[in-house]
Amino acid sequence: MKEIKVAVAGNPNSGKSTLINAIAGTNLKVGNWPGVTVEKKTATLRIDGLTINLVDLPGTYSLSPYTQEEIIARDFLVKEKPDLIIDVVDSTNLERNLYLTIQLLELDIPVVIALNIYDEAKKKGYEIDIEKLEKLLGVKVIPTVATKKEGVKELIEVIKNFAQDRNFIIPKKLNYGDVENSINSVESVLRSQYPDLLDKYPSRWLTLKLLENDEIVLRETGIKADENFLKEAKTHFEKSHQEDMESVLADIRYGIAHGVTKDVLKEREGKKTDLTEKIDRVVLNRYIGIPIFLFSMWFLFKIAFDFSTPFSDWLDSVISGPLTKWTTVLLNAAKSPEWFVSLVTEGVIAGVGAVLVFIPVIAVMMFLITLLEGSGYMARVAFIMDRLMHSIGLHGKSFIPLLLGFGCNVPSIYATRVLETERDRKLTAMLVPLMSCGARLPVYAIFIGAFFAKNAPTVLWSLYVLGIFMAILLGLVLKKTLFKGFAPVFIMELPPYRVPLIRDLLIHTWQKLRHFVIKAGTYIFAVSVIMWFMLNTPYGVEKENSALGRVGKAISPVFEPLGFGTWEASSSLLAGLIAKEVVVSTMAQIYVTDNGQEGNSEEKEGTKDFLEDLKDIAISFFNAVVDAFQNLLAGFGIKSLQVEEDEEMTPLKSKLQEIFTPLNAYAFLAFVLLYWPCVVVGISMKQEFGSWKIYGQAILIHSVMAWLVAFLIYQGGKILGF
Ligand SMILES: Nc1nc2c(ncn2[C@@H]2O[C@H](COP(=O)(O)OP(=O)(O)OP(=O)(O)O)[C@@H](O)[C@H]2O)c(=O)[nH]1
Ligand SMILES: [Mg+2]
Repeated sequence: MKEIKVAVAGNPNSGKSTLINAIAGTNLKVGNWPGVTVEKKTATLRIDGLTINLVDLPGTYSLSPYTQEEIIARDFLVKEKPDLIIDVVDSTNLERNLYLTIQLLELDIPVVIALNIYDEAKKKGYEIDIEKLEKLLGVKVIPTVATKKEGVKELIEVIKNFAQDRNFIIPKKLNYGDVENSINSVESVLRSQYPDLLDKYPSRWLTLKLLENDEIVLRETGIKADENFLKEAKTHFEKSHQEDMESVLADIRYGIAHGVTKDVLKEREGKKTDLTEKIDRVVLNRYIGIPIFLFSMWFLFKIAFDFSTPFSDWLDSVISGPLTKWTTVLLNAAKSPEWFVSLVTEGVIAGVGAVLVFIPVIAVMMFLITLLEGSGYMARVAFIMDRLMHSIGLHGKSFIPLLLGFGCNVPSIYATRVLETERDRKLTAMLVPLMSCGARLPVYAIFIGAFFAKNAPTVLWSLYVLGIFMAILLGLVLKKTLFKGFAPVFIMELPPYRVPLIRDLLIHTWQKLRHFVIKAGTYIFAVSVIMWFMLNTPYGVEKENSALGRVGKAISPVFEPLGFGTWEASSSLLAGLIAKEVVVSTMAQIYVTDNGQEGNSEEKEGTKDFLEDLKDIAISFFNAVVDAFQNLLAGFGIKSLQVEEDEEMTPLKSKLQEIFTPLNAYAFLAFVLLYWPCVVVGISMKQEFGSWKIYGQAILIHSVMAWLVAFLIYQGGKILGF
């Protein structure tokens, strides 16, 4: 069977991942902002006895060695020597995309251009002369609309033909004018003196990189920048152009890209302002841009809450009611020892259940965030935050990894790869854990349900905003201390607004959500078991005197000034160092099963039989669906909301109400938001930056900050009479 390795390269946001998904039916991540793919991923298509391995490279504007993605992309192209490159070109930005195409042609690898986003180009009135483009560059050009799978068949056909006959596309050398002489002389020196290098690297590419003083290539080859043959080839140009060779070559490439574009692109007259421009006039406005962003966030939380609450309540009633009851009945029937029944019901079901109950909130939230990512608004937020971000020595681009952190902080750490310098990346990574991730939602949701049910979206929103605010504040401090320096000015690219594909939306929502579900089934489960043992050693004592109780009591004085110096709160926070959901699962174990009141009331209902319970579950689910949609309509102001007078309180919530006040509950939430980044974040920081140092610093700084903020909230609130 034949096999062919195809690299898919192109500018950021040109639709590479979408195109591969269309070709191979994969689920690579797609989003409407530059920098979605940050590491290379492979997809495989088997067709007519041919195996096509497609490698999705991170998007790059150039193949210089400056950002992480550029390095990943070019390392692959140069070292792994793919048979063919599909260069995905955004037809609405022909010139800028061709700048990269020209560099790809330096690699001596056959290139096919997928002229993607062809639909939008046509809408804008662009006409591209495809035959001429093929002739000028010596490549195949196929117009495509990746989102609609248009042109995909033709593209596969080209790959198949190429696999049959490698001469189907012959790479063409573009002429770099008077630099060609220097290129030739350097190439011949390389050929005679460094023949091994030419086995490793494409010769023209190697020559050009040496002429450009490319740090990485110089280092890898051991050739010195001031070696005579290089110096000779460069001096002439650097003198006559008054620029270094790197700029001279960049100018040449830009010149070719510009020339080719002029030759093949016609813009029809009478272009009307499109929708994107109209929306941007409002949302990018320098005065109302940030308020609009804050309002959209608030609205997002409102929808998330309104829609998901009925489902959470339903899950809660199922888990704490029939599920616990029937498990107990079954275990008793099997003559399980008392401690085991307690482990299963009070440890596992209560612990894991407490987190599972909030899966609907997380799901809706992840869906809405994915929608935001897919629409193109995310890049706008980065843009409007640019000025504010500059004040902390970062540019708006850093705001994208931060926003991604609303889903989960871990991918955000990886997303810092879009930033140019190590300093920017580390500083941004340091701020990422301050973004409220999905794991914190269960904690927020349970407390908000108990204390702030009437203003739920606003209180939730305030926590997210607090996170952003603290990130900016911390950034200011770090810029003056640990991370001195300024961010380079960067031109932000704003993709047009797009309606995301439903398929992409659902897949990416699930990919975000899956993580939390798996976590609940694995280490929240494990931690719940451990916590149960700690709560029950020695067996039979009051919880307060258990191992966990005693540890909690020992550290509780630390939290005394913050208003929650109880052993229960302290030991939950301690357990939460592993993952923030664990705070809730531990509390559920500590509080709800306390003196078994709940068990009694359940037993009274215990006369109901299994079928009746199932019927109840089905009916209440149906009611939840109706409620959810009613809430949604009410949220959009289409239908007025009937305020539920006596909101039903779950046992855990009413227990919390006895122990916390709204004031120290809020201080507690702020503390949970800000303290100790979870272990998985730590591991990803280690992976990205090669040492535990950043995580160590983050633990220290964030925990101190969390303490101070909670202290200010609690003590300040007391003074203000809350
Ligand atoms: N209208 C239109 N939109 C497209 C087309 N191809 C992709 N898109 C959209 O363009 C956006 C970017 O797509 P991605 O596939 O994530 O782009 P990418 O090149 O992989 O981007 P990076 O990973 O950031 O380099 C998404 O919103 C896609 O839905 C197309 O042919 N037409
Ligand atoms: Mg991509």
